[in-house]
This record gives sequence, C-alpha cells and structure tokens, in this order.
Amino acid sequence: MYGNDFPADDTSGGLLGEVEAAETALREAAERGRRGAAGVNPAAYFAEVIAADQKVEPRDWMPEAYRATLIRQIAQHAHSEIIGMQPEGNWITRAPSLRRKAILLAKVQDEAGHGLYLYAAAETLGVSRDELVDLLLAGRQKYSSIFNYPTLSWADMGTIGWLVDGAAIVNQVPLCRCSYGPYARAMIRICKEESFHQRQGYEILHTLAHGTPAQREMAQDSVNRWWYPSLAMFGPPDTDSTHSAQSMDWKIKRFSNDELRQRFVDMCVGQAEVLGLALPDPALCWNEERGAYDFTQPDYGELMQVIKGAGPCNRQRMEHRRRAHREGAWVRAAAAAYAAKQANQKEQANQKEKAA
Ligand code: BYC
Repeated sequence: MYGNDFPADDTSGGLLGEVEAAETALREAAERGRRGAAGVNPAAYFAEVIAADQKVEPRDWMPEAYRATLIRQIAQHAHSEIIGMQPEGNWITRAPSLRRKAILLAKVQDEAGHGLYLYAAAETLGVSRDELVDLLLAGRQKYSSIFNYPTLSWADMGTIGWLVDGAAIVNQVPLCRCSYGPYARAMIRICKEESFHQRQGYEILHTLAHGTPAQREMAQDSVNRWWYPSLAMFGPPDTDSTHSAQSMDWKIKRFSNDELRQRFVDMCVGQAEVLGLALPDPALCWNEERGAYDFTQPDYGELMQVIKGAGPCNRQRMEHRRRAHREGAWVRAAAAAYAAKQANQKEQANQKEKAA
C-alpha cells in the first residue's frame, strides 16, 4: 500500500499503547468491582471513587458542577466531531484518486460516528441529544476552534490528519482514563480510530512531500497554515485556563493544556524530519535542561477571537450546520415514526405472549 520508503513506525508516538493500557485497566476495574459502601454518604463515596481512581457511573451521585463540566466538555467534543466533518467533506468530490476518495469518505463517516458515541455518553448525564444540538445551533455551546479554518488545498487533508488528528489524539488519550466511565469508554474506541486517521494523513503528506516540486510546495504551505491553529487546539495557556484545575482534581483532565501542547510539539518534530517538511517556527529548538523543545506559542488572542465566533469560517460552518439540520428534519421524523412503530409491534407481541 505504501512506498518502500514510508516509515513503518507508529506515528502516534506510542500513544496507541497507552490506549490499550487504559482499556485493560478499565476491564480489570470492572471485573474487580468497586471498593467502598455506596449509599452511606454520597459525597464521601464520590470523593472515595475519585481518589481510588475508579469510575463514576451514571447511576452514582455526583456533584452538580461535575455533571455540568462533563456535559459542557463532552457536548463541545461531540459538536466538534460533527462540525469537523465540514472542512474535509469539502474535498471528497475532489480527491485525486478513487482510493483517496474512499478513504476520506470513510474518515468523515468515522467523525459522525465519534459524534454519536459522544452524544450518547452525554445523554447518560441526563441531557438529551436534541437539547445539546439545539444549544449548539443557538450558539450557546462551542466546538473546537480548529474547524473555523478553511481547507484550501488537497494537502490540507494530509495536514488535518497528521496535525489536527495528531493533536486530538494527544489530547484524547488521557481522556481514556477520565473518571467518568461512559466518557472514558467512548474515548478508547475514538482514539483507536483517530490514530488510523492520523496515520492516513501522514501518508498523504509523505506522498506529496516526496512528489513533484509543486506537490512538495503544496504540502509545506499546508503545514505552515495549520501548525499554529493546531497548537491552539489545546486551549488557552494554563495561566488563563478557567476549568483545568477543577477538572484535574476530578480526574476528568489528566494533564494541563500546556503539558499536552508540549507533548504534541515534542512528538511532531521528529515526524516532520521524516516527512522532510519544516515546522514554521524558527525558534523551535531542543532544550537540554527541560528535556523538551522550546517553541513559539500560538497567538492566544486569535484563539479567543475564533472561539468568540470571529474566525475565518465560523459563520459558514454554523450556517451549513443549521441548513443541514433543517433539511434533515424529515429524516428525524421518519426515524422517530419507525421507532414508534417497532416499539408498538414489540409491545403487542409481548401482550400476546403473556395472554397465551
Ligand atoms: N476551541 O478552561 P479551558 C477532533 C474554551 S475533535 C474552542 O482550558 P477546558 C476532530 C473552553 O471550552 C477535537 N473552545 O477549558 C474531529 C472554555 O470555554 P467555556 C475536539 C476552546 O474545557 C473531526 C474556555 O475556552 N476535542 O479532534 O478545561 C475531524 C477556557 O478553556 C478551546 C475535544 O473537544 C478550543 N480549542 O479545556 C478531525 C477534546 N480551548 O466553556 C478531528 C475534549 C478552550 O468556559 N475537550 N476552549 O465557555 C478538552 O479536552 C477540553 O475541553 C479542552 C479545553 C482542552 C479543549
């Protein structure tokens, strides 16, 4: 499938191994059962579950602020997956070959699937998917800043895979160990798929970077445009992050925004070298003392503008989503009518069985 010189290494920087470890830990924890006595003092029990690194489950008592934080983060994450289909969907009809088209189509469908797992995880917290979608459409919930940037060339499909999905995995692998069970379980499946997405993007860029001078230039231009927005995906710097401290206490987040951003930079430098592409940061250099790369921070003023709705594509993304929602109303109505009919038939069959 790949050219002979395509690197065989795991381009997720070993993160897939961490996903597998988190999956094993979840399975073992479920087999062991939980310590502590439920029902004694719910707040003390919740604190004990968090301290023992066990999972909070939907039936458990939880502080309202914990519930609200999870709903905010999981909904924002779900919306990002759905809005995130647009920049790549833009290139499905213009993919350079049938093979590329089939892969891109499958990837965009995967994003829809991720959105569904996440809406389902949010629903376990007592909020419906319809409510969350309404909040997004009303502009009262967010989605990731990164999807407000335009996809200007085919190389952007490679760069989104490599950098955007790469940043997503670095951010999301620790979420496989999130204290809320349904979110952690959803993240395991998502991370496995994301790592494939990242790999396919890397392969697109590798092909372009080793192609004609024009293809190489297109790849470099794309990396130049997406590097800083990808760094900004991790959120504001720790000093300005409003939720990190509390989310880390609750073990929703396991690392701060800056810690994950650093991890991402450290992972990308070697990968860019293998690609033969430059990261657009003249200040990027290894810091022996810190054991990490020094780098130029993204423009956080720009991040805040994009979050507030003033990014290059915010208006276009939301208009498209609202239109798709409107035009899909008949599909939702048909699905609901079909589900009601099935439920009715099942109920009648049950009654018949009882009467017999
Ligand atoms: N964009 O206190 P902070 C994907 C907001 S999908 C927009 O640090 P937190 C993919 C933040 O919400 C990728 N808003 O927040 C899909 C907060 O605002 P509010 C999506 C941002 O939650 C398809 C305020 O800034 N990934 O990869 O502790 C195709 C202060 O921030 C952003 C996830 O959603 C941003 N970048 O940390 C391809 C992962 N950053 O709510 C790829 C799950 C910050 O107070 N989410 N804000 O008004 C998280 O891990 C965390 O929510 C974040 C932010 C690290 C993003």
